Amino acid sequence: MNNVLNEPSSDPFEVASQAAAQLLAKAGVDGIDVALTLGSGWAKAADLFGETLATIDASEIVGFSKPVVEGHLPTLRVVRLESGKLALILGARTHYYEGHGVRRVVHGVRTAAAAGAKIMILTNGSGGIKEHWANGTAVLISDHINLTADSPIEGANFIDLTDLYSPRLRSLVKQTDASIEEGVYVQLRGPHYETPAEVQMCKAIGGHLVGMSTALEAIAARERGMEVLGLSLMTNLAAGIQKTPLNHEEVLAAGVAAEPRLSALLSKVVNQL
Ligand code: 8IG
Repeated sequence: MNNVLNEPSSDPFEVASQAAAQLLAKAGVDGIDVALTLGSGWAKAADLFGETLATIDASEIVGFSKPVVEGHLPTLRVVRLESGKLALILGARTHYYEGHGVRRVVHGVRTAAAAGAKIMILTNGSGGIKEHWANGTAVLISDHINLTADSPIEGANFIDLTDLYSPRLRSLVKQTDASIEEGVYVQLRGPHYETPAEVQMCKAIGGHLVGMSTALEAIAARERGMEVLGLSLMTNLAAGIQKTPLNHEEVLAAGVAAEPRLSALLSKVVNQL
């Protein structure tokens, strides 16, 4: 919890504006148009988007300090898309299960909004509940169910979440890949995977994918008025749907195998924004 965001007097939006000012100064740009968080299986996409203008060590920016995953140096990257628009790539997702608080989880999204981004693209890796989906299937997130029992919204601010995952951006993705699957993403706290009974519960309440990110970030993006696009890579069938135990190495391998295909899709989408 030793982060400025969690000090009692801290205003998370003030910290996000400071972070945005630091980031824009370091990158030498006036503002950005779109931001992306690239989750498991999606990271290579950034190399196809356009020209990288700046790669900034996230620990130099307020609120992002002190990375938690060892051997992994999170960066914030500013890219000029082929379309001419500027994209911020947040390579520093903090997961809710890390226990640093929800402010830290959504700080990247709030920083992107403060830097001018009007579109937030959230990508992730997930477990699938539809048994006919194959590992490596890309799924457009149509809606979410937030089972973290937490919210990034503080105080009595009753944010509308109808059409949280932008119909306009979803149809843009479908124009790019007419065969893409669509589904409801269920965010659980993790970091353990679900029990088979929990997966059946997620299915019964209307879920198609289970994962440990995205929903809280999407809510924070909507609070700032951003248009949200969510894309998930189903790397494995969820526990009990898949008959064998879940194995983190297999999950990572499915991500690596799907990477070229996902990168091409995402790159086409961002350049049409
Ligand atoms: I990748 O099966 C990936 N992330 N909760 N369950 C949850 N998160 C995941 C899973 C999964 N696969």
